[in-house]
Amino acid sequence: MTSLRRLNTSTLASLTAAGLPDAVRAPAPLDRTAAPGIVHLGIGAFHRAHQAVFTEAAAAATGDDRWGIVGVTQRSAGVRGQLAPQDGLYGVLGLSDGETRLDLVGQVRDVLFPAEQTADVLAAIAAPTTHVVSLTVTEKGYRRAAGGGPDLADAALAFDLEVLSREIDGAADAAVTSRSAVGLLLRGLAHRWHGGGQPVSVVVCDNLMDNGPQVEALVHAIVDASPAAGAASLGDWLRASVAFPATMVDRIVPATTDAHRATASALLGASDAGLVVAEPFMQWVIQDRFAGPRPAWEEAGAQLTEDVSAYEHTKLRILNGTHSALAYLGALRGHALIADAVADPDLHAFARALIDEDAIPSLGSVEEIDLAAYRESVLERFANAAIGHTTVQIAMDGSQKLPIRFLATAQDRLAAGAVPHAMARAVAAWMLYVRATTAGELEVAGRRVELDDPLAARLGGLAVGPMEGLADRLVSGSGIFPAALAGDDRFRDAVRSAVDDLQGATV
Ligand code: CS2
Repeated sequence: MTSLRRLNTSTLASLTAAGLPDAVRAPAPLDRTAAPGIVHLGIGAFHRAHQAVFTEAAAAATGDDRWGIVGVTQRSAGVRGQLAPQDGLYGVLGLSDGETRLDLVGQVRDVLFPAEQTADVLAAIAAPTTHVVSLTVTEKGYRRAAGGGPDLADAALAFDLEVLSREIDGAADAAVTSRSAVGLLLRGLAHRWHGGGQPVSVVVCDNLMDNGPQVEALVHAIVDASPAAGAASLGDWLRASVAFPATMVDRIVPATTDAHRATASALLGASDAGLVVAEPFMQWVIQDRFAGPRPAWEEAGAQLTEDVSAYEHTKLRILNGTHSALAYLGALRGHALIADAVADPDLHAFARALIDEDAIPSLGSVEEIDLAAYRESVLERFANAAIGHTTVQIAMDGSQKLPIRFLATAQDRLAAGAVPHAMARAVAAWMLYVRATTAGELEVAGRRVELDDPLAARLGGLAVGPMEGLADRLVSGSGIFPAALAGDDRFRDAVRSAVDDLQGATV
């Protein structure tokens, strides 16, 4: 148990008075008593290392203290337990091979755990002083079917649709907890609609293609599926008063370890249960389409633009696609870190081939970005061993990530008449990863790896059995391959031969 004092407003004041090390940046001396203007669903490490940092820097630059954050957790009260005793304060430990920084963030005003505080979450989303509702709930938080619409067969979403319908008709019990992030979002919006319907902007910060408009369409499809008498009116209000700007978010944020906490405590002179870790690089490109006020994020370096798509597609296909490919290939080779995988000559060469032969050609002409320079910056970022980003962390939720990171690229290459051999190899690596983890045969850094995926049962059932036919069983039965791809013999042949090649090699 550490003997250090815990970070909070009082200890920060005394540490600041005693003089903080140059590597530590205290939060801006703002009033921080104004009503919070942001509700964020999914206050995990990525939000705390990305949007909250931009919001802190914007507040520091402008002195505008309307943009406190009410964070909403998902599955556990863990983050509430970390931040509440710290008056919402936490640090972001920035690590690269040459530099260590600790930036303290003071924007979080409250953290709510829906399973115990649904009424408070709904009130926060409905509050007139709330102008932004943002989300980082990961790809699976949206409960989408393969085609992108709502998966109404999903038990959590089906439950939430019933709760939403009662909310729309003013008969919901606030003690009943929504079971999906998108269900909680919609319920909060319905609550806001009932409470006067002030305009609000929903800022999706997840790695989805065309994320804002995609979630807007998802939200409307769910409302349209509601039998509630007021559903059509809610839909009209959403169209008139709620903006869903697209965004591209980028910062590599590994899981926090005890070693990270020790480094931060030694720097700060206090313990920080809410510490998050990140690379120095961060980027946020936001479609300038808001229904009301927003923080001056551009004062913190965010880019506001009419069209985010080039930035989104480039990032999701080059960075995230290569990230996932290196995660599966690296884990199959026993590499614990992405930095180890990208240092592996065979995998480094493969990463370049994936980017140059499939990802970049699939993007078409991109005026805004120097794609060769982007490739080099991504590979350099991946080589940052100091953050300790593990292959297994990135390998999780493959069923939700593959359609965006591999399959869309493969489809575009096939449509252009090319066979995406590199992407097919990445898909094959995922298949072998599913098979090895399901069978309990994969060890990385001395630890057996389990398949961490919302579809683990289905995928595992398809992956075990004879190696012969593995590719066809997963392409046909997983539900994640679009019909156009599943029906394309060029793709299937490429994946089959990649599986044969990989299972023979150690790659
Ligand atoms: C990673 C992303 O875990 C993963 O799937 O590929 O979290 C990645 O680190 C971020 O998108 C980088 O911006």
